Amino acid sequence: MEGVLFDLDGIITDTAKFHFKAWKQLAQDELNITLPASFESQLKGISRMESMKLILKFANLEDNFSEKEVFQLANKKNELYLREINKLTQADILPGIENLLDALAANRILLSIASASKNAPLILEKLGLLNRFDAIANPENVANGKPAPDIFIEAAHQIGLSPEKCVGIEDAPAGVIAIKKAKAVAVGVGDDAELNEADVVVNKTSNLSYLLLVDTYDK
Ligand code: B16
Ligand code: MG
Repeated sequence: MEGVLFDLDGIITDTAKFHFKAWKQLAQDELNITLPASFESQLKGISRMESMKLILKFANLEDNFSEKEVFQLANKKNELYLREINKLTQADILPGIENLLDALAANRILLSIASASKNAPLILEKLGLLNRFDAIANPENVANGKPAPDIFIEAAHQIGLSPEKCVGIEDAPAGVIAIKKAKAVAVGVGDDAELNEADVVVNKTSNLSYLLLVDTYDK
């Protein structure tokens, strides 16, 4: 193992609740619908525009808006989301993550972010983690979102490695599939059954460790 490719939302910090709060408010204000709670997990790892389209489809409104209008709606959601993100501090880093980053750095493992979020640099800055990563893959530079492998391939290339030399860490089923398609080793965080394509699954971030990653890679 020479590199680790980190998903951001759900692995480094829990922004899913802020995404959902913003989507819920947008759906209420602009579409006059109430989003069911199931959307919170359904939108994990899915890009902003794809999420917007899924919500319009749910509301049976997909033919009512032009591409430009869909983009404007998604922008409104992002403004609502940014209000929450701006309140993030170091205290919002998920348990065990700082220790894991320390152990990986001590073992000279290269670290890269493979997030669908265009807000990844801002979130890492708010958490005080920006300088702990060797690269952040830009989701605007990849053609296809998760479950396509593109963002993990890009994240590996950004640290000069092929994905085969890396372990990817994800909380979303679409993300685990993306890691496997990229031919990296997949560590899932969450529900065993939901993330069954991963090489190993732990139920919470505090159970992640350097040894677990190395052992899983070497298996
Ligand atoms: P943004 P990840 C994903 O992040 C989120 O899980 C997903 O809910 C969100 O829509 C997506 O980022 C795009 O985020 O609107 O900030 O660009 O899990 O891939 O780190
Ligand atoms: Mg995630």
